Amino acid sequence: SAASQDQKFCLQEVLDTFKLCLSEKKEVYLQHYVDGWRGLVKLLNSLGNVFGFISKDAVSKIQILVNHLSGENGSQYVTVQSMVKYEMDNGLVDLTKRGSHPESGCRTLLRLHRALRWLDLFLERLRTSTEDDKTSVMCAEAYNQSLARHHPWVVRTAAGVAFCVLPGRPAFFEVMNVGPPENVVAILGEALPLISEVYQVTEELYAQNNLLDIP
Ligand code: 1PZ
Repeated sequence: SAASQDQKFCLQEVLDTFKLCLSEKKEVYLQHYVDGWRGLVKLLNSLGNVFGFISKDAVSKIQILVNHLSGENGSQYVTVQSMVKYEMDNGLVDLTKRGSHPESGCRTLLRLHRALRWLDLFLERLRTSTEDDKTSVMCAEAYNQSLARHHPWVVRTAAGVAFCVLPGRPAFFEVMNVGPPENVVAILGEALPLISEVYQVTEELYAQNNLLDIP
């Protein structure tokens, strides 16, 4: 049905949203960024209930950003650049310790931004993997190189358990929903530079504004 199709993950769709993310001036459109994450959450949900705790956190962060976008100051949130400027100029970010702005756009997006680095590393491993490679190992390696350092022990442990029950490489490729493995590899080859660029642009913006450690 149309409704179930709507819920179904398709790698091409995620690629398309990340294509729209960057403006000519290399600004990141928050709406497309959020849409990209919505697509990724669909993938996560199609992998099973064990990933529910991860999906729930991603959804709540997406929702916070959507609320900013559709709020009375929504026009300040069109790009990540304008969001940073607006929130910084108006003292809306808790920079050194948690305080009165636990749901700032800057803080919330930073969590997704760090996860985007994990995604980039994981998908690159997946793209260059061979039939005998294990998704659980690729996923754990990517995690240990990126997100893990930002997570407390409890979260790292729960994540480690979830990785162990990831579907194998063939099933994972199937879930991508774009045909045979060659197609998955080709689309990943196209998508990854886009995801990396969005990551790099955001990383530089956050570094310039000393926002990489928002608690
Ligand atoms: C394909 C397998 C999916 C593996 C996903 C790998 C990422 C593991 C992340 C584990 C997150 C656990 C839940 C909550 C964590 C939160 O504490 C942190 C920090 O937020 P805060 O507590 O400071 O408000 N949240 C995050 O780090 C954001 C995590 C988003 C993960 C999205 C993954 C999307 C996966 C896409 C599927 C291909």
